[in-house]
Amino acid sequence: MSMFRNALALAAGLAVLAGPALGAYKTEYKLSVVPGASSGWGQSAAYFAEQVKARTEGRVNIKVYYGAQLMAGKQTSELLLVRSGAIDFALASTINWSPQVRELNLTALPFFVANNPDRYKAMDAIEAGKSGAMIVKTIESKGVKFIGWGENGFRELTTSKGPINRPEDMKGMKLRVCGTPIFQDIFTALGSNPQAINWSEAVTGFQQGIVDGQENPTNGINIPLKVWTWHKYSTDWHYMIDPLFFSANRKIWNGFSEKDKAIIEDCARDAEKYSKALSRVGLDDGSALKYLRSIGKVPAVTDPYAEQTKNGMIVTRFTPEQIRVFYEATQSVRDKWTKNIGPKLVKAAQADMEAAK
Ligand code: X2X
Repeated sequence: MSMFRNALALAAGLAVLAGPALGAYKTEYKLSVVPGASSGWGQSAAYFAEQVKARTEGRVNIKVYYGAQLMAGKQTSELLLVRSGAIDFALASTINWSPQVRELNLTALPFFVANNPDRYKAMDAIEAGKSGAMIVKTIESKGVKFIGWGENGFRELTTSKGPINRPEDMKGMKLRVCGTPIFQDIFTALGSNPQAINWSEAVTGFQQGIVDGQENPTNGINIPLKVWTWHKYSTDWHYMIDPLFFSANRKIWNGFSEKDKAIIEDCARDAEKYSKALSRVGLDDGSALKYLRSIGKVPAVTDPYAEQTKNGMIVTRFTPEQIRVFYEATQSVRDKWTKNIGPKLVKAAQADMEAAK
């Protein structure tokens, strides 16, 4: 018994000695991303990790885990794992967290952002505006720390059949989507046949031809994936955008010194610029390429249309009139999902985009 008491006393003493260790740093922090290292998303995560390591002089050592490996492929479990502490950091997609955070469906409302004169300006206006602040607050209310934005990009449709010019052209097409409910509604409304498949299994699905197509951003995913291996057509309809964001487990975040928190937030601001530039290069007014040049990180592909065409793809670039037709064809989806997301947030986003015109 006394040995037991001694052991207790010893443990208590050690605990007192170890007091400051409450905020002791791990030797490695795990950061989760869903696609592979060559994706824009993967490169953005690597850039962030490098910057954090260098600027904290090695105190915060983040290792990036690609390919949804920390979630055994199940991309929609990421939030739960960041919340529980099984994952320390994530560069997450709004799409993968939206099953648990309904507000994150905002930028997945079909043609909601694309139906603006400058779609990138509209996206930036949401993030910088009142609606962006509302989204950040909601993410943080789920018990995780929001650190900063990134970007996967506007999602374009690639198919083995085509070209697609009108909603009728999609009739009956089997299209891979991720397991997030709004996608079922959008693709059903357009007359196609959506198939929910995790990204970790999607590429095998393309190889085996079990679907006729998929949708993902051109620079971020489709080009690094060499999507032309299976899909000859790209329909550039910009129907929704996939913003990414850096987040951390709340306890892990609270364990960092104020100085390191500020450094990590600074690194996220730079990673946002890099991530957006990778997503937008060759698709915007030239600002993305200028930025990439200024930091000495120009990627191999700076003209995505030329790259796709060189590889035998036929790219249909939608006119504003075509976008309008698809916008109207998906009105019922926006109506239903505006209710789910919350009309107040949707209105705030509309006002933010309007003010930026
Ligand atoms: O699953 C996808 O399509 C991907 C990789 O873009 C996401 O994680 C949303």
